[in-house]
Amino acid sequence: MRIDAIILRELHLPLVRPFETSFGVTRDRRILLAEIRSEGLTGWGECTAGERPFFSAESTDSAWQVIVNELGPMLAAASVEHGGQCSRIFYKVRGNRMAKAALENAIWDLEAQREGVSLSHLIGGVRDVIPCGVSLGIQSSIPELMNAIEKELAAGYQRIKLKCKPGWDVEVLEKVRSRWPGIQLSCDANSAYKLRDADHLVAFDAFDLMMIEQPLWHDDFYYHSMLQKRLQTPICLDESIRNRRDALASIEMESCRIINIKLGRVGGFSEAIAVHNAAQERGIPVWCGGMLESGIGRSHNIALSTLENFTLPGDVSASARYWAEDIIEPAVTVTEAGEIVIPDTPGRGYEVKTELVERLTVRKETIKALELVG
Ligand code: OSB
Ligand code: MG
Repeated sequence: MRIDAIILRELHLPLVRPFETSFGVTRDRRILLAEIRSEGLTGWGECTAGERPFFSAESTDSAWQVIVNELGPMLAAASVEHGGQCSRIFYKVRGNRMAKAALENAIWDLEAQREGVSLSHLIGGVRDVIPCGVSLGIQSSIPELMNAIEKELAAGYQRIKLKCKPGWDVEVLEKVRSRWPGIQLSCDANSAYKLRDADHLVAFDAFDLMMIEQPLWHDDFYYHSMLQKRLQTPICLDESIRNRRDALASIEMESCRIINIKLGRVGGFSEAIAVHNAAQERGIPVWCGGMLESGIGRSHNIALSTLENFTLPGDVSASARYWAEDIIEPAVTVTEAGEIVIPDTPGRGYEVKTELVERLTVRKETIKALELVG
């Protein structure tokens, strides 16, 4: 495909409510969108880097620089037909996976449109609907959390994930589990604990959790494998899994029994599919994580979640949980059964509200294709 232009934008989008994790509070998102124009079609990608480099080393600003200075010009100069070729085009740039994913995923979107198929179909998805869960941030009180859970369960969500940290864990889990003995419940520590907290973490086994997500260091497999030996509750790795090799290492070392796949964290669809396949071949279930995405990143997550081994509910939930007005049309909604129905129109299946995007844009740069010879 001929790349006519790559347009990078930063949008400011306030969350409908603050989201608190063990590493901080997010109120307003600075969202980077990559729009790639090719032969009359437009593909969209979203960079899932956070505002600050706290979840991973990348941030909105670092990704902007890397896309404008390195990845954008590389892609514009390359001849690319498939999203799967992007990792080769970007091979000289180390890391910066969220920046890479923004561009690669836009190429997959373009490819699906060009082939006249849904993105889900293009990647080999097998589901018409996907099961959905919610991730609930740390709240200012337990009663507030109870109200939030009540609301999400009433909306149909199939699994509740609670963000936790020392001081917001055992008591919270105990209260939630005793009020809702039968729900699918999990927690996510975002690396808030150390191996010396193992005795404390063993106490989580009393709450019949589906999993405890990333309890230890963001880049660790070894200590997680030592911890997993002591826990009945399955460990799920998020931050630690950057690629297929990490998935293989963590499975081999028994550092986890479940893997969270995030498109940005692994660098885009190709690597996400590779992680999915590696896990599937070894009997490890996966689910799709979220990074407080706008509708564009969300629509990519929805497509990814249709792969066969995404058997557990993901952190893929309705637009209205995040935004007063999403930048896609229709907004993402969840049925009473806690499912998202997969669109079957070409590409991502949700239109971009281009006027709204333009209005919310605070920074914009066009990376033009280099002159082609002949
Ligand atoms: O660890 O899964 C995480 C949000 C920001 C950074 C990291 C995480 C999260 C979430 C929210 O849990 C998932 C979502 O609803 O988008
Ligand atoms: Mg997580």
